[in-house]
Amino acid sequence: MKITLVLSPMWCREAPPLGLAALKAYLQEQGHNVRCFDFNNEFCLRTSEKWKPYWGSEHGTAVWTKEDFAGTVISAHEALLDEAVGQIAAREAKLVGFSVYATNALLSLEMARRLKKKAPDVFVVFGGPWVTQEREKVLKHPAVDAAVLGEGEGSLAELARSMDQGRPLTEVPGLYLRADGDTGVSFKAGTELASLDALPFPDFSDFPVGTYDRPRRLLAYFSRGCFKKCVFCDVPVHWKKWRCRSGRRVFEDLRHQLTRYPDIRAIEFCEATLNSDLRALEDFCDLVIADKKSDRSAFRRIFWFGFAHVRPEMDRPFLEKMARAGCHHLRLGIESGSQKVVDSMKKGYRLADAERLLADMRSAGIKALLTFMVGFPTETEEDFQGTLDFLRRNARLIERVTPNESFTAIFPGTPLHRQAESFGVELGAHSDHWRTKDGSNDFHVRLARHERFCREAAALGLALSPSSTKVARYRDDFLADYEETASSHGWTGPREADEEDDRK
Ligand code: B12
Ligand code: SF4
Repeated sequence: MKITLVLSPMWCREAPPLGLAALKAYLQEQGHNVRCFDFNNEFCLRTSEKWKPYWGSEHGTAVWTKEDFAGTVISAHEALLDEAVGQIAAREAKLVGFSVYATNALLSLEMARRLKKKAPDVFVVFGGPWVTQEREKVLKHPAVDAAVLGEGEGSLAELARSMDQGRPLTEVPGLYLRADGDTGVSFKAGTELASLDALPFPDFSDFPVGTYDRPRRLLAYFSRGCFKKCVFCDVPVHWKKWRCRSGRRVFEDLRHQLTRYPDIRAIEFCEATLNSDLRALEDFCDLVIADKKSDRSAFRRIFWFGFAHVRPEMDRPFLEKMARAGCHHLRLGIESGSQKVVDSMKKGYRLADAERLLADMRSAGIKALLTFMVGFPTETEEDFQGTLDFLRRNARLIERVTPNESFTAIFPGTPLHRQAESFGVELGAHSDHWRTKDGSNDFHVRLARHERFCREAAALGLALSPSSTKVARYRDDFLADYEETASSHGWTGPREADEEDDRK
C-alpha cells in the first residue's frame, strides 16, 4: 500500500525526525511504499525572517499550543500550506499518517482538514506523544479517522494490512477508531514489539539531512520506554514496556548511518535514558573502541551524548570506557537536591551517588548537563534550599543546568496524576496548573522558585539551557493563563511566592 507520513510545524528541528524514519523503515520492510514529508523543517527553511525564530526552544509550547497564534501562522503561510497539502494529495496514498507532538497538533489538524477537503477518501491517522496525552479528544476532530496510541510500528502495519484486505479496523491493536457516528470510539489494546533488535535501521532517506539546525547530527536510540516509574513521568504511559537493543545492534545501526551520511559528527541518543541496560552500553562501547583502532573507522570522527539516570554501578573505569568510545556528555535527571523529594518522586537514586558520579564524570572527561524540577508537591522551602545547596556544592562539576520550564507538570496517566489526592494536590485543566490544597504550593510559588533557581545558577557561573529563557519571556502570559484556571476553580490562596520573593 502507498502510505504517506507527515510532520507538520512546529517540532524541534535539531535533526531529522527519528520517529518517522523508524516507521518508514518498518513499513517498507512489510512491503509498503512509504514517503515521509518533513514540512516542519521545510516551512522553517522557507518562511520569512519574522517567523523563523518561533522554531526556537525559547518559544515552543508557550505559543504553538495557542489557537490564536496558530491562526496567525496559518494565515501567514497559506501558500506553503496549500503547496504541502497539494504534495500529500498528489501522491495519492490511501493512508496518511501525521506524527503529532504538543507543539504541532494545531497545524497537523489544519493540514488534515485541508487534505480531507481535497481528497475526502484518504484515511487520516494521527500518532505520536500528543495522541497519548489527548487520547480522549483526538477523535473529536472530524478530519482524523483514527489515532494510534504509543508505539507506531505494529499498529500502523496492521492498519495498512487490514485496509488492504478489507478486514474490520476495529481489530487493529492500539487503534482508536470512530465507531458510531462521531461519538463512539472503539479501541483494542495494542501490543509492543517484543524485541527492538528485530527492527530495521531507521531510514532517513526522505529527509534533507544537512539542512537541519544541527546539520551534522543524527538521532539514535538504545531503548524505548523506561524500567523506572518516577511518579511525574509520562514516558511509561507512552511506551508500556521497557526494551533495549543490544550493544551490537546499536553499533551496527550507527555504522550503517555513518557510512550513508559521511558528514555526520554527532549522535544524539534521544531515548529516556541511554544507560538503562549497562551491559548493552558497555558492549556498544567495546565495539566502538575496537572499531576505532582502524584508520578508516567512521566512529573516529563522531561524538555522542544523551539522557541518562544516576546509577551507582557506573564507576570511573566504566565512564572512562564511555569517554574512549566517544561519549561527550550526559544529561542527568537530578530533579531535586533534597533526598526526601527525590524519594517521593520515586527516582530511585541517592544524592550521594549522584555527586560521586559527577566527580567521576569530570575525571573521565564526560560533561554533566543536569535537569531540575522545582515545586514538586512534597517540596518545602527547606527542600528547595537543598536544591540550591546541591548547585553550590557541585557547581564546578556541572556544565549546564536545565530547570524544567513547566516547573512540575502533572500529566494525565502518570502516578502523580492518579494519586493527586494523596499528594494533597488539586488539579486544573492544564498540566502546569495545579496547587496543593493547603495553598502552600501554587503556580506563583513554583514560578518564584524557578526564578530563584535561575538567579542562583547564574550567580554560580553555570550555563542555563536556552529553553529556560522561555519562562522570563512569557511570564505574564503564563501567569494570566494560571489566574484564569485559578479563578475558575475558586483558588484564592495567599500569594506566598510573591512575598517569599520579596524577602530575598
Ligand atoms: C529527543 C526528544 C527531544 C529532543 C528533540 C530532538 C529532535 N531533533 O527531534 C529535544 C531535547 C530537543 C526535545 C525538545 C522538546 N520536547 Co521532547 N522529547 C524527546 C524524547 C526524549 C524522544 C523523542 C524521540 O525521538 N523518540 C524516539 C522515536 C522513535 O519515538 P517517537 O518520535 O515518539 O515515535 C514513535 C511513536 O510516538 C509513534 N509515532 C510517532 N509518529 C507517529 C505517526 C503515526 C501516524 C503513528 C501511527 C505513530 C507515530 O511511533 C513511533 C515509533 O514507534 C521524548 C520522550 C520520549 N522518550 O519519547 C520527548 C517528548 C517528545 N518531548 C516533548 C516536549 C513537550 C518537548 C518540547 C516541546 C519541550 C517544551 N516544553 O518546549 C521541546 C520542543 C522544543 C522545540 N523547539 O521543538 C514531549 C511531547 C509531549 C507531547 N504531548 O507532545 C515528550 C513526549 C516528553 C514528555 N514526556 O513530555 N525533545
Ligand atoms: S528515569 Fe527518567 S524516563 Fe525513566 S521514569 Fe524516571 S523520569 Fe521517566
